[in-house]
Amino acid sequence: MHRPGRQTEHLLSSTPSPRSAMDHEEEEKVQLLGMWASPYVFKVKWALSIKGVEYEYVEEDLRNKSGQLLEHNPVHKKVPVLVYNGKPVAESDVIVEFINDAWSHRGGRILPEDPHERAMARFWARFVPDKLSPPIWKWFTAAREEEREAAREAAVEQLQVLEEKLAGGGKEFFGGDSVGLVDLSLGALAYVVPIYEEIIGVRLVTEERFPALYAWMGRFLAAPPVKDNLLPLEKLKLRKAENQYSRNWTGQKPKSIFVVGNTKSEYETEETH
Ligand SMILES: N[C@@H](CCC(=O)N[C@@H](CS)C(=O)NCC(=O)O)C(=O)O
Repeated sequence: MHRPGRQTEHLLSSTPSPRSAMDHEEEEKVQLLGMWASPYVFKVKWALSIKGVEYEYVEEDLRNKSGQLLEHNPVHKKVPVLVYNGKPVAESDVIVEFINDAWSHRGGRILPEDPHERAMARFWARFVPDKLSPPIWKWFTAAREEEREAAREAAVEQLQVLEEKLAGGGKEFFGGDSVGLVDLSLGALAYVVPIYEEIIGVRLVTEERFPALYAWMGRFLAAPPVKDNLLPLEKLKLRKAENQYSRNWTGQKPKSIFVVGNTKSEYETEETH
């Protein structure tokens, strides 16, 4: 329960949290500042669902950011931000780890306990924004055919790395028998790649070419924490189609390619119409 008069802590505050989330579960107030189509926000929603955490969702207008967002995430000014009893946590990967640790006593495990396995999960979670998302986004947004084909080949090379990793693990998910950190990181791509394929009219992840990944996509989207928290597909398709060459979520035109997994904030200053 939210305590009236409680001071909202600033993200840059160095005051350590006196107690962990689980110590006063009966008092907790959890808010998620998000934007309906953000893959980063969905990652956090899925993590909260794995832990069975109840929260209040606050939709942000990224063209007109709220005072709450600017106060809670003054460094990046981006969603998602999780606000736990007034204390903000920003950056989706950091939030997911916070959720895993703060509610460690309940729900599924998002990160393994073993230190080496934990490090490996973090490594492969980074693979998505660092290696895989850039060529996939380039494939979707390329203006020229040769560029698109080069991006497709680059994406296929990285998808092959994941295919071998998944097939070699012999488990249903990257996280083992249930959805874990790597699955969450890759999850939004599982949802948007088929939309990109439909808009471009070319398949990227087929059952024949990537059997393990293809089967994983189906399992991921049907997994309980995910299936009840999916993006509105038709609305997203429209948004992606109109977005393909032009705008990002802030309504600004990208100066250079903007990367799905790890946004490079290089936007032109003037609004596009
Ligand atoms: N690295 C951040 C990326 C978050 C991000 O790029 N969020 C976008 C929405 S998808 C945003 O808030 N953009 C607003 C802006 O760029 O000003 C994370 O993982 O949380």
